[in-house]
Amino acid sequence: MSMFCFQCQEAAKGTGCTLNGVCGKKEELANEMDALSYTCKGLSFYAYHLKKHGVDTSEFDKYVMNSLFKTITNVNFDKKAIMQSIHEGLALKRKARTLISKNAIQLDENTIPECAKWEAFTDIEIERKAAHVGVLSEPNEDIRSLKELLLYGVKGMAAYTEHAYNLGHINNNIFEFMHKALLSTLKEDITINELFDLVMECGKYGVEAMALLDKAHTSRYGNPEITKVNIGVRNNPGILISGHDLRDLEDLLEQTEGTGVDVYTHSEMLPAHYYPAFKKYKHFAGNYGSSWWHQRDDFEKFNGPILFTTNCIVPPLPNAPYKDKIYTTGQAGLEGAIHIPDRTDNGKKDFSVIIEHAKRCAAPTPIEEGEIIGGFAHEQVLALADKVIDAVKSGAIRKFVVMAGCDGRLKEREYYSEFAKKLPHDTVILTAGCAKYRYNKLPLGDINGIPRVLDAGQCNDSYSLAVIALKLKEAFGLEDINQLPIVYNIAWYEQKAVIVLLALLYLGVKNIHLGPTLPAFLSPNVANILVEKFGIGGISTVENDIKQMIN
Ligand code: SF4
Ligand code: SF3
Repeated sequence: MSMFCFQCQEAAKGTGCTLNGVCGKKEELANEMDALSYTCKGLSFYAYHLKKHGVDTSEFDKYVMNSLFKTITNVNFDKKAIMQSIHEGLALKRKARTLISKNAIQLDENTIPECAKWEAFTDIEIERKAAHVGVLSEPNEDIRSLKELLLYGVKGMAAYTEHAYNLGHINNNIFEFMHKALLSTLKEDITINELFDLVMECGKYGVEAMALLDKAHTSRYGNPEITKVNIGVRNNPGILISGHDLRDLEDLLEQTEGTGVDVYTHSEMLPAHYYPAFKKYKHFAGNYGSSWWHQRDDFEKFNGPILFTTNCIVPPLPNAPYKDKIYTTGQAGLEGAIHIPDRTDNGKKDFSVIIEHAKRCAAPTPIEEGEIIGGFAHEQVLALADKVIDAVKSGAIRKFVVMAGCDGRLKEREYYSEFAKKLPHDTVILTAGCAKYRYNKLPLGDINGIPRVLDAGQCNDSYSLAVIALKLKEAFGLEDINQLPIVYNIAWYEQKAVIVLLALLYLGVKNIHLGPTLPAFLSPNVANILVEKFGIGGISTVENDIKQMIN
């Protein structure tokens, strides 16, 4: 076996990718990513002890956050960038070790893990070692399952923390937990119970990370408000921006203003239109295309350059006409694409190269017309609270169905469009993340003026859905969040969905349906624990599930 990865929902045969990743990740890159995670774990070992002794670890915190983000599914396909990150990590480890000695921190040599001792290797040495530090290096199936669940939760948390960080919002408790969780995955004698507690704690910090990001977004860009987003095109050339990073969008909108180049969003960037601060830009033209996996079709027709700020990247086919129009930035990377460097402190990223490129391109080819509506994050829904509560009390709304999460390529995901179509008309879908593209263009109507699909925003805005649920619990005077008329049918794909799930479990949400398949990284025993403790279940047929969830 040349590689092993089972971190996403599309893991080959539902068990794991062993030759090439279904995502496009090849053996060498997969192994390098394992080595990068391993390097992070080693650095976290030192960072955790330094933090406990009050030593400033901000440089190490940032490195671990950025590096883990790079290893999330579909974020980075650039082997050189990953190798460079490993070397940076090794250098930081040398620095951390020096700080340990300088501060006279006593560490028992026997407890120092092997990866903390990784200090200076050549590329070839790293490649050789990388093949032995991946998932399967943990022999016990259940311990492996929980260690990976924890690692994927921390990866998702790292992504949301990075977005907040880019907006100047930092929470040190989150970093401390990240280091603690990573070093715990190195312990050979850790028990199932200890790991399970850490997984729950991960959910707690997942809530904090999403709350931090929510604050970072809303304090800078205002609270999302009900917005109709155009899905047609204009006559100017355009730039298509994808991913989740609103700070990148801010810089791009500022720099494209008055240039004759329009800016369109793709996939998870759609919710940017809901923020008041971006509405002032007349050239912020609309949303083009659908969720991430449609990009090969959408990008070909877009005609202009595409900027990836985060996942999900689908590596283009060798003859793809848009191949030379791809730009990446932040933790995203793709071999052959131009990478826009990071901003300097308080500075802005320089997007001039992509803007000049756009000017030489034709305007986007129209693929659809009309508008989609969104912007139902916590403040907007709470502003409508009286109306919502009345509709529930009068029986006009029987149930809310949370259908947040990710979209993906699998045919089985048609289930989610069918589910949305067949839901009784007195139900309302609460959504966030790119899962929404399965039904956000369907004519599902409204209930007394409340649309039947309420889109809160990106996957991280699942936090908004939790805030709404907690406020409704209060308004209805209920003891338990599970007494609300809310059911959960969540679609997952990558590791951000893992942290969203852990956050919901931490908040006490029970009986979540998770699909289209349960994670390959859950061993039968760990899956059983989740079923017993939280009532987590998979999905079956649309008819059965509607019957079971809506009563
Ligand atoms: Fe396979 Fe998913 Fe891992 Fe890619 S990220 S190699 S598709 S399990
Ligand atoms: Fe989508 Fe990749 Fe997860 Fe942010 S863009 S939800 S899959």
